[in-house]
Amino acid sequence: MKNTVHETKDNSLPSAVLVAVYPDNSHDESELDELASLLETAGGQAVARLIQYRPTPDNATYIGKGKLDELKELCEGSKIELVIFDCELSPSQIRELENFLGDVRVIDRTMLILDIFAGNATTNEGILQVQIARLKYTIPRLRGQGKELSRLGGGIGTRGPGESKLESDKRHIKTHIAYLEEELRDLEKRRMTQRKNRENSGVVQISVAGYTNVGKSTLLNRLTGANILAENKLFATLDPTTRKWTLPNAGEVVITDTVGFIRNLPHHLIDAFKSTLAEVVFSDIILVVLDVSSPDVRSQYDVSVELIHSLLQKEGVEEKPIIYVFNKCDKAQDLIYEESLGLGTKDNAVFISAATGEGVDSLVEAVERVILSVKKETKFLLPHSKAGFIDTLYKTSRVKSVEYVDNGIEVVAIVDDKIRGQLKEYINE
Ligand SMILES: Nc1nc2c(ncn2[C@@H]2O[C@H](COP(=O)(O)OP(=O)(O)OP(=O)(O)O)[C@@H](O)[C@H]2O)c(=O)[nH]1
Ligand SMILES: [Mg+2]
Repeated sequence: MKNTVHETKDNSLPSAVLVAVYPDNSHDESELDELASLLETAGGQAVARLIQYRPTPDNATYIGKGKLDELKELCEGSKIELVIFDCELSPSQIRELENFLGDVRVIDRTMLILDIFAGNATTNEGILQVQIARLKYTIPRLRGQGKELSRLGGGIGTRGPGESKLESDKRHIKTHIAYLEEELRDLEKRRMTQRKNRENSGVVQISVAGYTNVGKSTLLNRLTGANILAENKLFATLDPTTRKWTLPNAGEVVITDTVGFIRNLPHHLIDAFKSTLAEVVFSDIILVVLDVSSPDVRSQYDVSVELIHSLLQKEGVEEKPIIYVFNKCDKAQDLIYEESLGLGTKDNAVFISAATGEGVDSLVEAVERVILSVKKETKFLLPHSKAGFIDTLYKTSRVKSVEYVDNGIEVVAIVDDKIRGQLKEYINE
């Protein structure tokens, strides 16, 4: 038996037991550690863990009868308010479990993540995305019960309304979802227009993606002096932020911070956040950030690569240049560092610390290498009336020379295909 009741218990925070089922005892507890961090981010505390080893979860109550008795005892003994299962429970499992456990709220990992998202969304788009995901998740789980249905402290585990109104409430929620989706579509259109404008400007677009809490926002702040909230919490960033970043040789680019990934990201969230995640798909270069101080760097890598590939596939995009940014080198442990070395190749991986700035030069070089690999030195002859294009060239490319000649302005610059396309009538080679 593995019940770890932590000694430090803060009475002002809601207490929870974390529950998991593993097929055998070879499973490590990193997933439960992550669940504990999620709970902490949501404003709760894990005071105990209950793990059952069995080949498959129980259909009715997820854990078996004996474990269930143990859980009940634990809840009563330690004044537990919340039990969190590290999985997605079916509506009937939640019902069975709550009926058995009495005055304890039962939620699953998805519900916990949805709650965190609800607390962290700040823009209209983010708020709508989360509302839709939560409502869709809630509908099948709505049930009538005489229980007090207020939110638990810290906002974890909301429950629906009472039985008598159940069916009409479900209908009402569906209408509400349709309304929210309509509003979200308007905002998505706006985001698409902004993206198109950026694309048409010919400026290279870079996105920063990766597992939650690996240091994406810290990196963007380091590179651009942006002032994005970066903190030791999961899903601190939900809304993409775009900033200009000026590179020494390749000129000005734009770089966008994005919502973090997590293993088994609830599909309601992927659907709801698809326009936000599209920032990754439509960028020219993707920086995938990983945390080399975490023993989970391998699974961070797997989750990130898989999610990015499925996003690209969904949009029919074949391939994108990716640079793997192994971050937090300042506190990396040797073994994990070694393992990370095996994940990238020499050409597409850099090791940095966004916190101290160490290695950031190598990232700049790697990004420039990708940009300049698709850029070519090109000579333009611009008519005097089109002198404004020189400004575009300075912003997006490295301008090598500008010479005023009789029939116009001769500019030699290192430009990519986009700019060459835009200015093709002035190419003079
Ligand atoms: N030691 C160390 N800590 C870092 C480094 N980069 C980021 N951190 C810390 O890691 C935590 C998470 O950083 P964020 O930049 O918020 O991470 P994120 O990937 O944007 O996280 P989400 O937006 O929540 O997905 C913060 O406490 C940072 O101070 C680093 O290079 N070294
Ligand atoms: Mg962030």
